[in-house]
Amino acid sequence: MSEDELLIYIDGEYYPKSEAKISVYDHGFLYGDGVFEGIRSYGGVVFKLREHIDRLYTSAGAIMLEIPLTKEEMIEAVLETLRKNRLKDAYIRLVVTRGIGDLGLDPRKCPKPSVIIIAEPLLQLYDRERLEKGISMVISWVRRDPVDATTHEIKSLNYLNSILSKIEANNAGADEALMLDHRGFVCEATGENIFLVKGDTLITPSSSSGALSGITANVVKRIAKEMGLAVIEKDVTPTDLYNADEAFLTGTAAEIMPIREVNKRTIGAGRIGPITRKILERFNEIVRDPKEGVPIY
Ligand code: PXG
Repeated sequence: MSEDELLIYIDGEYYPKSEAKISVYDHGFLYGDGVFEGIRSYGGVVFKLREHIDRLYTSAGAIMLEIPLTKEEMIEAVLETLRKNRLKDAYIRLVVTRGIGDLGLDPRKCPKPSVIIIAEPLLQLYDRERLEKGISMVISWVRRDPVDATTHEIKSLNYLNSILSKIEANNAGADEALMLDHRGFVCEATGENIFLVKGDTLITPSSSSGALSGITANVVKRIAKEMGLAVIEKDVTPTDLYNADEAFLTGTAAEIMPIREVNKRTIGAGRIGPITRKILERFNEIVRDPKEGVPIY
């Protein structure tokens, strides 16, 4: 173990990164049976930590996974992991797996779920050029799993649906993949929600398309209302998207990312639009506001 190794939380203990391991019999590994959250802290404040914890417990409830900590204990475990690593600006991955079982998939064979917290320093990768130019997307042939299947409304460890789409984006030389729902309506990207700007209205697909109810997306809806924009959730077709004035993605990792083109159709002016820019500026203020999160120290 080297002195500067990160410390990883596993079931109440801290292990250096090189020694942080879980069993090959863990059903999170064998079957993708578990739930997770991706969280960020900005300047010593964990942005929307309570909302992420609520969503983690909602996802766990849907798959009947009983998390062995109360929400308050979980919040404290996240904060303590950040303190142990002396982190202020970090990306946090919180994972709860079904735990160790046998080689059958029956979750009743897994008596003890495991809780894992990884926190890594986040360099301010403020890629200005990418933000100005926006990203390219392709529509993937892989549909978002429907709400009566492994829907992304549940943030489970099953991300093969998104990974298949990411592979299509990589193969096409595009920055990201756009996923449609089983009906052919626009749903979301592989790990981001999507918004369209049309006149003075912000449009986003509803969660009945199987899109995750994004925490960043909820902040963006609030900002848009503050700005006097109408916010509507409705079915969006690829044609609606091609003809939007502006479009952007939202997510904890991506923050707010303008879209330049989809399947070679240029969106709006083919660069960040004025409304996206305003939303982004306000978002950058909100994430650094201590009232919007939980302080680490
Ligand atoms: N949709 C899906 C399917 C997601 O997994 C979002 C939308 C955005 O949600 P938030 O609450 O973050 O605004 C997510 C986010 C990553 C990463 O590190 C992010 C996610 C999943 C996997 C990786 O880029 N989740």
